[in-house]
Amino acid sequence: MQKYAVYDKEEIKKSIVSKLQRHNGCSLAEATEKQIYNAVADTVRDQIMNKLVATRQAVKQQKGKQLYYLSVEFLMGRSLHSNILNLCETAEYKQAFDELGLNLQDILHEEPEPGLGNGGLGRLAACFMDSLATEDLPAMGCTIRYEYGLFRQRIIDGQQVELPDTWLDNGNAWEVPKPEESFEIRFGGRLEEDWSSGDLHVKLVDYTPVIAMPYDMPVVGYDTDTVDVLRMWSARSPREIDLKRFGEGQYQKALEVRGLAEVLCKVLYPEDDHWAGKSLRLNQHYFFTSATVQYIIAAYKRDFGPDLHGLPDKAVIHINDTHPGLAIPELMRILMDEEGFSWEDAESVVSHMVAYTNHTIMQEALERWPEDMMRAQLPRIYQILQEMNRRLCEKLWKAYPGEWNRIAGMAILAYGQVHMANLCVAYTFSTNGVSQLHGDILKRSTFADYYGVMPEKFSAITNGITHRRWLMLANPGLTSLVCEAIGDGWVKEPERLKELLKYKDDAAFQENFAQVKADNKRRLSQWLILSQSDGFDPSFMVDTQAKRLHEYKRQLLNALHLLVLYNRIADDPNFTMPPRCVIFGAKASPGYRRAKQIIHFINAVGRLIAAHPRANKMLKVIFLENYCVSAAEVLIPATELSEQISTATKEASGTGNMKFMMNGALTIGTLDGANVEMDEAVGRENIYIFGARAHEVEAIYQGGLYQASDVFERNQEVRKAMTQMIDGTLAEPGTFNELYHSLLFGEHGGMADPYLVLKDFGSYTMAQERVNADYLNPQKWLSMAIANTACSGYFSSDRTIAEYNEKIWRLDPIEW
Ligand code: 26V
Repeated sequence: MQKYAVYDKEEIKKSIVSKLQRHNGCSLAEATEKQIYNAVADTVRDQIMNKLVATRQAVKQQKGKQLYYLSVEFLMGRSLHSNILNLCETAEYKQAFDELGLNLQDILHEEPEPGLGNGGLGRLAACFMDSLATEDLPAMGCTIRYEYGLFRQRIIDGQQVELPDTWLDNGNAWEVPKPEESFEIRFGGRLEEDWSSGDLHVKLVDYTPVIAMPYDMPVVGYDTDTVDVLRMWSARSPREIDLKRFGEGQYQKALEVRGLAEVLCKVLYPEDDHWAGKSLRLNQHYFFTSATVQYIIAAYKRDFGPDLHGLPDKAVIHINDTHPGLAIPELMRILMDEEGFSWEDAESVVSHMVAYTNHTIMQEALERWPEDMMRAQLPRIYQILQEMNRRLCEKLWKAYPGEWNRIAGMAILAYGQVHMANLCVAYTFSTNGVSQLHGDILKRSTFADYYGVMPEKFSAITNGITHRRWLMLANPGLTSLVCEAIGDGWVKEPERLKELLKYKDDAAFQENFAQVKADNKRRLSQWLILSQSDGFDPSFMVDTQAKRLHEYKRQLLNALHLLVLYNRIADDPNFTMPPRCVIFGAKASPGYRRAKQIIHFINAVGRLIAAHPRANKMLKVIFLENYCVSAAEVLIPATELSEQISTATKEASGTGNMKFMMNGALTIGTLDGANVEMDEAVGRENIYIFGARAHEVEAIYQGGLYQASDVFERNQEVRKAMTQMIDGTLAEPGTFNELYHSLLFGEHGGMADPYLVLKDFGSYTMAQERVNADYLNPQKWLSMAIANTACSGYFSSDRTIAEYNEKIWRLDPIEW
């Protein structure tokens, strides 16, 4: 419950009008929507700031442990609506808006979306912040304040075009700059050994300094006074030093200093497909982890005094994948070089203080830095890594005597590279996976050798999503319906959505549920017409695949199936099926050629279908441009069938799958990632499972028991669709040669069809036929859909965060 007074509608109205007057010198009638948005955001912000100050005081008084959640990505989405919701002020704001003659939706759309993330990893971090604050856990998210977020995507002539995302152009209403909490970060330079005090002291000289300045963004807990903070570090050049250097005539050097500071936080790297050791990215990672670690130490000293040995009792660092892993050697450096710790004491503090989550088993995504780059850009960090590696290998030698190859595979430094995942497993107290299956794969495969020597470190905590944003905010219609049926207990205890099960076959409830879905479909179609001049007939089933474009996610399987359906329609005048609108939302990494070809292919299939007079009565393909958090909020509540069709073992968890389920979509999916747990939660009769299982996929990868060409030869429909890929049916002959070739022959000596698209094609087609049969029976379909919403409570990130806290962080909730 909240103690801090919330505004009533009169106060809200008064505040909006007076802010317009004071900040813009205009009346409500004269104000633009942008100005009104700013006045409303400012009003909400006033309320939040009171709580923020109170939270800081409470944390200080209670002297509890604090979590620092480090991530290079936080995909927060828009804040205004979510803040109003979490303040429990939706009704008050709505009334105030009505009385002022304003439309809340129009104003909400004025907020630019901070796209500071690529996909699942960044969005998970954002859901975690919402749940942390809601559960009154003292936490700070730490990241980079990128000037340009993930690119804006347009589709032109069926192909992806990237445009810059200038989200900060009109300022950010939510951030508070904190120049007084800035730190200096040192890059490059060389090491000098200093024995003048009798002990060895390592000194970095001739380095390039950059100032890290934080901007804090509040994260409001639901119906509580707790407000946590997302701290975004931004780079500044240290002007004094610049001027001194200019004075000394070192123009070049001075400009270099300025240059690094200017480019450091410019852009978020848009790659989520393969690792590339770019030197600027290394600097970005060090920049924000060093700033964060320096802050953690300063905050500890401020609150608990100068002796840092108790640090692990008061602070825990969680690193979201390996990207912030330099926090480990940076903490070692500060404790030893600046605080006089011995190696052993420093190592003991660090290894009791840092925990790590792995988010992918894809080898090509694992972070590895060339040793030469690390040595040149961060010489002291590199030196510390060398010593950490030496000590680690000594220990491993005892566990695995003589097994050089095995030890090289576990080492931090090997074959000229720094292996961040090995650093993270070896020097953190906890390594966890993001679903049960993914946790098992980490133990039996990715980190099997580590699991052999330190099994107690490993755990699996299944991801979750905040039901506040993904159900209450995105789907108000379903939210009211659920509340009418079972009350609002589920809002605070989402597993109580289960109480809906007793209504799944209730005719009246089913009718209302169908009505909500129909409204959401209409809303989506109108939104699509406005944003990309392409709507759909709301009587069509909405079938959605929305996620980053990656070969392992198999958008190609979906598109190839559409081409087969097209052929069935075109070749047989009597063929019918329940009409479907198939929507794709997916950004491809700009350098990922194959992914961009798949986008082109999807659009080419869509065009072919649209041009056929009978096919377009049963099928429609929409490529939703610029899939992002706000698009997902419109798309997901309207979806009836959710495509979660990755090659088993490849999708660590998936979180979109959970959002669709919560909104009453049925899933067609493989037993991969968290789909496995969704299947268990909802029961096999309420989900469409198909395709090779994880152990079968592993056997294929090991034994080469599968020949893609067999499917091509045996399955006539597949053969025809694949031939159409290259014969000019879809585009200029040659356009999709590469896709064809990879499916049938493989490339670079690798296996044909490495993601098993053809292997799973038959079983996917059969699952889709079951979908169609069930859709023709609305009672059955609705009963299944309701069961999905009812069983989705487990996938609330509130449960995930509670588990992290119990197993890893051990934080005490703030007492109000
Ligand atoms: C890979 C790379 C490699 C190159 C550079 C930076 C980078 C950034 C992201 C990635 C993708 C792998 C990490 C990731 O996003 N994993 C996703 O994490 C979700 C949250 O745990 C999970 O639901 C998805 O299944 C998983 O793909």
